[in-house]
This record gives sequence, structure tokens and C-alpha cells, in this order.
Amino acid sequence: MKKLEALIFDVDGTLADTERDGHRLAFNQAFAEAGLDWDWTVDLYGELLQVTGGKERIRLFVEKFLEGFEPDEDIIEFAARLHKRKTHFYLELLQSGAIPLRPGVERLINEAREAGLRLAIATTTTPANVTYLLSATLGEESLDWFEVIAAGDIVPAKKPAPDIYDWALEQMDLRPQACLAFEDSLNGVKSSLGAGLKTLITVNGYTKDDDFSGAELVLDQYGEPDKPFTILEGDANRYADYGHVNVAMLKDLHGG
Ligand code: XBP
Ligand code: MG
Repeated sequence: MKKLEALIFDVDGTLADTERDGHRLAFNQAFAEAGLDWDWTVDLYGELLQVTGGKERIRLFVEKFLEGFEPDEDIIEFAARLHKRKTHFYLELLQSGAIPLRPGVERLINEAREAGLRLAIATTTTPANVTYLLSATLGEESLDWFEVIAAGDIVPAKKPAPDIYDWALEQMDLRPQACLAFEDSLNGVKSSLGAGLKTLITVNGYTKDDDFSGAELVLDQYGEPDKPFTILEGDANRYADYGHVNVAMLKDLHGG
């Protein structure tokens, strides 16, 4: 087994709980601005999360839930235009500081940097969504901590395809055996496992019932020294004593 050299993080649901009170609200703002009476409720949004990517999600909604709806323009262009406004509203939300990182994320990133681990991002979300989230939560200098920010349409096939992780690994000139991936969802874990990466899952409200077969460990959160995680799936005897995810635990999990 190769030594652990790098950590590759998903963003939505993994670094921050962005979907329910972030992306969803921004989609609804864009719909209202466009004069559409669409309301993506918490439950409906959960169903729409079966596809990754905001433009793809709008198209799924139109195809599956809006029989007979025909935009004046091509559906691809229509969804792209609407999505641009959604991104605008989402960035506003991030800038306002409304979306914090998940518990333990900042501590873990700092510890990983101190330990000399290389860091990267692999996400389907729009690139600006990542840079705004990092700047708003960890400060602008944090953008330099991540060697690669693989995001959005940089690869045509979004998660669950492994392409975004493959791309990040290629940019870092690393083999998957030298890395760990951090994910929160079924589409995410399919993508990371497809790229050959051992994966640590932290679930959220939308993904707690997903099938995480193949992941190394499934936790409710990363935890803090005074706020331990709960192990949902995986080797509880081996990992429970760590209490919170730290570099020693990641090395144990990675096995190298
Ligand atoms: C996240 C996504 C993203 C966001 C919306 O999936 O699917 O599409 O919901 O972002 P993952 P955009 O965490 O697996 O990367 O609207 O910018 O596409
Ligand atoms: Mg995710």
C-alpha cells in the first residue's frame, strides 16, 4: 500500500451542508425572478438530487415533473440561462456568510496542511461556488491551499462518473492508492470508488439512507474533540476511539 499523500474533497454536502438551505433556495430565487411559479420544496429537491449538476437538475425537473412545459428556446439554453441566475443568487448567499463549513472541516484541513498532506477538490458544482465558499469560510488565502480545484463542466460526464476524480488525480500526478476521497452521497461515492479511491463518507439529511457499499467508513460528521462522531457503517472497534477525524485516523483508514 502506498503512503497517504493527498486528500480529495467533494464540496456540496461534504465540506458544507449546501443543498437544502443553499442551492435549493437559489434555484427558487431564480425561478421567481423569471416569473416561473416553480417551488422546489425540501422533499422535491431531495428527489431531484438524483442527478448532479444544477443545469442537469433543471432539465430533469422539466422532463419529469412538468409535462407539456415548453420553453420559448431550446431546453439546454433555457436551463443554462436560468442556472446562471441561480449561480448569481447562490454566490450572494455564500458571500453573506449564510453557509458555514460542517463541524470539524476547518480543523481537519488545518491539521492536514500541518502534516504536509496535499489537498484537492473534486465536485460537480460551478467553480465560483467553490471559491466563494472557501473564501467566505476559510479566507481568501485558503484558495492556495488546494492544489487542484476540479469543478463543474471541466469534465463532460459529471458524478457518478469517475471522470472528475480521474482529472484531479491526473493534474496532481498521483495514483489513487496515495489518496483518500471525502464524500457524502451515492453519486459521490460511485464517482470516487470508480476512480479507485478509498472513501470516507459523512452523511447529511438528504443522503443518510444512501447505499454506501464499498466506502471505508460512514460517519454522521467529522466530529470535534468535544463532539464525537457516530460510526454508521464500518469497523467501529477500529475507529471509535478516535472520536473525531484527524490525520492519525486518516492514515489508519488509508492503511499506508
Ligand atoms: C453537487 C451537485 C451540484 C449542486 C449545484 O454534487 O450536484 O450540482 O447541487 O451546483 P456533488 P450547480 O456534491 O456530488 O459534487 O448548480 O453549480 O451545478
Ligand atoms: Mg456531495
